[in-house]
Amino acid sequence: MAFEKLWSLSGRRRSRLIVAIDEANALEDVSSTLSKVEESAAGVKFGFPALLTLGPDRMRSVMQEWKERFYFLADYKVADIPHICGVILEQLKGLGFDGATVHVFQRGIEGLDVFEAPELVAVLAMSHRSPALDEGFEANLAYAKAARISGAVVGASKWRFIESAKRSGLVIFSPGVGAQGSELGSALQKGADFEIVGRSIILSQDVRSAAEKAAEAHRRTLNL
Ligand code: O7M
Repeated sequence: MAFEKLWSLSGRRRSRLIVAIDEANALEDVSSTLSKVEESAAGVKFGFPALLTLGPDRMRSVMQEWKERFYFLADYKVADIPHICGVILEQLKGLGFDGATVHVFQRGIEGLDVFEAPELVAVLAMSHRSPALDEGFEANLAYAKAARISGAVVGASKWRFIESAKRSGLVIFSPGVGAQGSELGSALQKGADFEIVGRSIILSQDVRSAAEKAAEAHRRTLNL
């Protein structure tokens, strides 16, 4: 089953929350940050800020230490020629990531020749104004399905796209909640499976209770 580890942690914690850790302070003491969101989040997303702050060695050891407790999603929105996509994805798997975001508009993902890659999540619609991606949404969705990708990123405010990706049976990850303006739980209500939340939790004075508040909102929305 796709995203088995994520669903298992999600069930155990009654949580549909993935916390994006991008802020310098939260990354400097990343173990403390992880311990504050441990009871509320099923996953953690690391992107370039985390890699450039922690470096690959520290990132690997952090994920090794916490791998039973979080699903780790690599967010590098990989979009290169198939060979380089494959090289990057193998390296991300080697660092300990469970899943990884990729773009699909460039095509070629179906031809990846990788020994071991993280589970792929296609960036189909972003949370900001991104007309070029939005215009290609249906074609990119059909392509992602044909390439056997099981997950999709769809911005929380793009309800029509969430509904469409949902009908295609993809597991949907929605960012854009909190700091970018969408309400907690609003994407879940439209059919998203997980909400990716960063600053409204990570920059809060009390990270632990902000994360718990988000998880509680999700539990109420979905009757978890
Ligand atoms: O809650 P925020 O706005 O502080 O953080 C949102 C996170 O989601 C941040 O890490 C972004 O890189 C990410 N994100 C978006 O905000 N919009 C998108 O369309 C896609 C992503 C993303 O996570 O892609 C996987």
